Parts: sequence; structure tokens; C-alpha cells
Amino acid sequence: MSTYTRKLFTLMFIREGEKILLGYKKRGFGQGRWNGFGGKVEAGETPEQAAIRETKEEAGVDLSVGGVEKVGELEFTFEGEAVLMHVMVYASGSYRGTPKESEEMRPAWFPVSSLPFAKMWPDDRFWFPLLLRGAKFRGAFHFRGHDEILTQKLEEVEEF
Ligand code: 6U4
Repeated sequence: MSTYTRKLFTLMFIREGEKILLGYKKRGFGQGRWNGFGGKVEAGETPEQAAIRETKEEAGVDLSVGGVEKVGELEFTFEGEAVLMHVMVYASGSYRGTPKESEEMRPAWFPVSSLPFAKMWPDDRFWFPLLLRGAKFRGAFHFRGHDEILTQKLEEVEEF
């Protein structure tokens, strides 16, 4: 049960007033879904550095000036798979540049009141309300395939 190989990933959400920037994943893991920007944390970088780098690579947006805040930690496991995805979730309220499409992601702004949950990872509908009200959270979701959640845990935390 506890023999998972843990791998660190990042997920970045940029908020501007009542809109949030999501990216349509064009290829790879989560293809066809809207999500924040992110990917693997590479050797020699902190998760925060990775989150900023991935957002620049995938959305063409620079977050190195305004600051980013860690808002969540999520663990994803998949039935029959040995890897545990440990995802550090960040939020940013200021950015430089204009979001632009990359090979991996097509960015678009969504009103926070009408997010495309049907085309997002199924866990997102549970923790997005916390993200949107500025709460910090920890969660764990165990999947069958990529569409069915078998077990889940989610809690609000004071800080990281
Ligand atoms: P690069 O960009 O080459 O590092 P890769 O290492 O393949 O990409 P990528 O982009 O496939 O990583 O990373 C997976 C992304 O999907 C991370 O941002 C975390 C996110 N993710 C994975 N499972 C998720 C889930 N159940 N719900 C969710 N995001 C998930 O909202």
C-alpha cells in the first residue's frame, strides 16, 4: 500500500478579479482537460521555481516579479500504478505578459462562476471552492483510470 514512488509536480492558477486563467492541455497527461499550468519539479529547483518556470513555458506568462503563494498540496494515485503524484498548488494575483498558446497548453480566461468542470479533472470540483475563496487545503484522491474517483480526502489547513 505504501510502496508508492512519490513524484513532485506543480499546478499554478492565475486569478484576475473574477476571472481565472486555465490552459487546455493539448498533449500528454491530462490531454483534453482544462487545468492550471504545471509539470514535474526538476532536479535542482524548488517547487516554486518549477511552478514559475512551467507557467512561463506553457502560457508565456512571467510570475517572477509579483510573487506566488502556495495554496494546496494534492496527492493523486491511480489503481494499479506505483507512482504517487504529489502536486504543489500555487496561486498568483499578478503577472507580466499576455497569455499565449504553447505546444502543450491553450490558455483562456474563465469567470470563476462558470468553470468548465465537465472538462477538468474530476477532483477539481471538490477543491476549487477552497482555492477560489482563498483557503489553503490538503487532499488525496485515488483514481480508477482518469475519470473515476475511488477514495478521497480533503481538508482545509491554516498554513503550510
Ligand atoms: P513537463 O511540462 O514536461 O514537465 P510533465 O512532466 O509531463 O510535463 P505534466 O504537465 O504532464 O508533467 O504534469 C501533470 C500536470 O497535471 C501537473 O500540473 C499536475 C496535474 N495533475 C495531475 N493529476 C491531476 C488531477 N487529478 N487533478 C488536477 N491536476 C492534475 O487538477
